[in-house]
Amino acid sequence: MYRTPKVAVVQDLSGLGRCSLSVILPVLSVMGAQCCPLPTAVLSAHTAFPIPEETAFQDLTDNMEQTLRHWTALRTSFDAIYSGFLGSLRQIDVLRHLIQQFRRRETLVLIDPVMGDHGRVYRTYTPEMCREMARLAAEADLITPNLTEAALLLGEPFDRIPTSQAGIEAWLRRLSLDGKRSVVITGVSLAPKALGAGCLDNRSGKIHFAMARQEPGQFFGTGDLFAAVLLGSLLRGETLSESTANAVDFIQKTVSQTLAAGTPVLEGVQFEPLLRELL
Ligand code: PXL
Repeated sequence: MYRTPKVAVVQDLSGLGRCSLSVILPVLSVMGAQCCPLPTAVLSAHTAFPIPEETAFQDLTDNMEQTLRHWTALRTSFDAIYSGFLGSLRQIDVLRHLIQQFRRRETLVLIDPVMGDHGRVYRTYTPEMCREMARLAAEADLITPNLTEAALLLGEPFDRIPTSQAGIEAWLRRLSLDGKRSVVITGVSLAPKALGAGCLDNRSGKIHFAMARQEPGQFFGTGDLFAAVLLGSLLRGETLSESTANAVDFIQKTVSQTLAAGTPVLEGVQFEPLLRELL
């Protein structure tokens, strides 16, 4: 009988705008993995919504520390640990302890170093948080930065973001820390009207690109959706390049259908009608 892999997911829960736990939980479930949420914060809406001064933002750092104590006392275990949007500096420390406590030889540690997009840092991320995120990401087996986050991790200015295949390959190699971790860079475009991701598998040392038709529009939460599909595929036993291709295809389809439906960009992509494709 198939035993479903168990994943500790360290992410926020945002009421409006499909992102983080709201998309990761359903995706991992349909892909046959058990999602164990460790919520970092509860928000009324993700941080790009207007009227930011009215955002309800409940920081859950104390709750995370207590959860870690409880999970440790319960001697539970995880096949994967997956983190994304973090709400404070202290949370990066909690995540570090979670990894130390629960990592076994076969545990997959995926850190999505969520910090910004499109050449801008998210407004809740301080420079110190970005530095600590980079330090923690060095512990990961796999990271999934977009190009903005790749620049932040490498300490490169945004105007040095590469546009050529050779340039992206060089960044993938640098980000792999001499083959210590695998890397998927998202939001890569190497030809007009094509968008996708480049990946470096540290086991084979090989680099692959997965591309799909570029859709006109940029949506929030697609990074979370991407990482969730990627992780679901990996936990099913697919290779990093197959999993990257699955995630690129799924995002392209959801964006295309969302554009056809004409729903607000801030609400994210309509992935619900396409979930069955991941079954
Ligand atoms: O999708 C990244 C993300 C996750 N969680 C929150 C966010 C964002 C990006 O804006 O604001 C709360």
